[in-house]
Amino acid sequence: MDSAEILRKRKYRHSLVRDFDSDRVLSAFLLGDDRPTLIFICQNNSDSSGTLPDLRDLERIVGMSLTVRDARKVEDGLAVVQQGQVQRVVLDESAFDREKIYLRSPDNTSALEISGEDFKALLEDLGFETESETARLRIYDFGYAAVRQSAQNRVVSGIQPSGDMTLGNYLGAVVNWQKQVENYDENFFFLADLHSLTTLPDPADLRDRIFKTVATLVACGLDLDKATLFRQSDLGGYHTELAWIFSCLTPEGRLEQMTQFKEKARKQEFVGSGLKTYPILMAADIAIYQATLVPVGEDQRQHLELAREIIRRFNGRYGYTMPVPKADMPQVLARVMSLTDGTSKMSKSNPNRDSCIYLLDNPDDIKRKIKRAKTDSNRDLFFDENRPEISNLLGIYQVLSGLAQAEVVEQFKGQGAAKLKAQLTEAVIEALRPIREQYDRLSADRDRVLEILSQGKARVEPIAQQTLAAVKQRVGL
Ligand code: AQP
Repeated sequence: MDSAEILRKRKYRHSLVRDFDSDRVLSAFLLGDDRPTLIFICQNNSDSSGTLPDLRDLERIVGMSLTVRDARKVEDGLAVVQQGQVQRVVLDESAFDREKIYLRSPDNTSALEISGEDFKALLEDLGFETESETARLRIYDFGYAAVRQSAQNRVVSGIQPSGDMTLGNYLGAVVNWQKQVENYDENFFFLADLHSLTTLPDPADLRDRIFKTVATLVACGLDLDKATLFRQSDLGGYHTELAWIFSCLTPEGRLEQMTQFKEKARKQEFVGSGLKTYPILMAADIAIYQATLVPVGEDQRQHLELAREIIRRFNGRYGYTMPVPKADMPQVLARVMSLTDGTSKMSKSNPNRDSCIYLLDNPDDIKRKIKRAKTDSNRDLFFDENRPEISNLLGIYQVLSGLAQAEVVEQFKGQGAAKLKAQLTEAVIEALRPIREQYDRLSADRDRVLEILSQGKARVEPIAQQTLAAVKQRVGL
């Protein structure tokens, strides 16, 4: 792919020019590659062209400057802070006000002309992270942007094999995963088996659950042509090494603040330090694959915020190395609550099996659990935070039926909880039927499940390898 193709594909207006003053215009090289790389040329940096071949080679990109020493000397909208190779570029926002910016061909004989406005959009589109240190200065770290395999969104999310998957996991996470698979090219989902050790499960149980969780995920209908499924411990070295590096950047006090830690620690007899450092491993799970988007349920919001903080801190200290990912939460019902207590979330590790609907529950179980679900005596049904149980059942019905909130309220006006429960039972049975049927087929084919995991590992390992190599180089290892 050459520069013109990159611009064409991304729908930026441009034209080819042969006559331009390469010494006077603000210009850059856009390297044609499957990893678009943009390199600025600055007037007083006439050697940059000589470094181009080297910039394609990650191993040779070294020595990031931590501070922008020349920020005050930004001339003509552009300065390159150089240490070894061309690395950090400081761009005054005024550069984008220019009518034209030129992307030169490496031999300097022609250029692609693009507007300043489109150019700004292109930088973001290509995934070059920006930081604003002052209102006017933008900083681009181009060297490491080159390690990104793709300028597309990369979706990464995980699930622990800590119990049978629940309707909460399904509506809070998996349904969103399926949506992302339709929208994005790169979707990595993993089985967070290292995380599940925080509750010290019985080894034989854990082995069983790992298999069962993968088979359930596939049975949910994840399109494996578009999604990659793998197991965290198959790439454990990358995840844990990065987690260690991240842990050195994470203030201890932040971990203490995590609600999930406090809740789980209260319930566990033995609290290992892994339970506390869990969010650091989660940050590494995400960053090691250069994720840009993380679909999770509401219960993971706080952890994801911490992951973003850690990644930001790493990038800030050592130079841009990985994107700061965004959370993607369901718009409706981001937190499915327990059937027996509307104030705590439906959780697969809850020993009270009546508190959850499991994805593999049979119709009789579903009927019984919903019938017994806690409600109140008010026959008027409406969403109300003071009525968490009713709101939860209405919410589940809303998501499964695809109706708007007002339509659901209208449907059950004055009908009482029994009517809602009957309709909800039907909706849940219907939603879960195909999953259960597909699971039964898959569970007989153990080899297929193992094959899915080994293909997943092969797909993601080069990315983990590359990120870890970059991280180690950055921190001085
Ligand atoms: N009740 C829930 N409502 C909405 N989303 C939920 N998720 C979990 N429970 C709910 C989402 O499911 C994904 C996978 O979760 P996890 O396995 O990583 O761990 P978790 O969040 O701690 O889920 P559980 O089921 O409660 O597991 P245990 O009992 O082991 O702690 C996540 O995206 C989560 O948001």
